[in-house]
Amino acid sequence: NELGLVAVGFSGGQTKAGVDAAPTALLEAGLIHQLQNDLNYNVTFDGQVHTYADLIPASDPPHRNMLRPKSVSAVTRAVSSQVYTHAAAGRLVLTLGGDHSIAIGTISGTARAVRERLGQEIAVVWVDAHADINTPETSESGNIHGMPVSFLTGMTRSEDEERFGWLGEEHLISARKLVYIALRDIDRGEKEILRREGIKAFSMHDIDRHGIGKIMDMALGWIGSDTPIHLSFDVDALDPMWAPSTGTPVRGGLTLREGDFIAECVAETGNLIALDLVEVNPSLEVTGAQETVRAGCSIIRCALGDTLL
Ligand code: DIR
Ligand code: MN
Ligand code: MN
Ligand code: MN
Repeated sequence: NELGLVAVGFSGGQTKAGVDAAPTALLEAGLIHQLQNDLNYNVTFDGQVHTYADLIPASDPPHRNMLRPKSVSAVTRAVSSQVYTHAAAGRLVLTLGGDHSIAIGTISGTARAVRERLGQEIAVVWVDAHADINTPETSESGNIHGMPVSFLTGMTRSEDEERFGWLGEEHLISARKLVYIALRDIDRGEKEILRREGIKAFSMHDIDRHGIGKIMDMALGWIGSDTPIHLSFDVDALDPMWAPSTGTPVRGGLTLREGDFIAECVAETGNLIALDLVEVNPSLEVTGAQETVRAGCSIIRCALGDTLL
């Protein structure tokens, strides 16, 4: 079992400091030991929490309503190539964020690798309180961590190489192969996009109605059994009771067991090719930081095949 690990200490997709410290916190909690000794992975890791300091421009003014567009573009471009390298070598890729803007890099990297290796499109399971599908124009915050899906589906395009113009067709995913789980805080413009594009989305309301077991059957049934899956897990999908240390907590979320169950179900498909764990911010709600880190490690172990029995 070959696993490639990428540690992305980046917070520029939103405005709260501290989310860049998450990879170190997750690693200090013993994550690599758990992957190697408990789950038997052969881990390829360069041993660095990347900050991409050399890629951050001195001046990065707002553009098209986006905050720090050049920084996020340059960092996600680098992440894309790191993830691509692992995926092209046939490794399952685990990326530790960082804020969720980094998914522009991770998902574009696996999409390209799978296209080249298998001639196939990937599916994406996006577990989050938020849909992160704002365009620069619909965003109320200007934070790019609320926009990655609009870039990845080709809904937002750019000619400007330094502001996401590097994204090519090979990096993009199909909105038909995207499934959301645990949504509960969607902006007005995002609702319109989800409806217009007919995107498959399971909200907390749907989970309350049907139970998480049925929801996972429906979500994975929508994707089908022959498609490589990239799981992008925002820790704020969990209720703040289990994951308080995150930038935009929203009450009424998943229990830790429901989060683990989602990850286990994706693992059971045998089709997982990449996992992102993002938005852990150990400097927020410091009393709950270790609990949030533990929750993150638990999600990762479950997605990577740890079983209860
Ligand atoms: C909000 C919040 N929809 C935005 N998004 C967050 O800024 O676009 N995503 N927090 O995780
Ligand atoms: Mn998110
Ligand atoms: Mn979120
Ligand atoms: Mn909101």
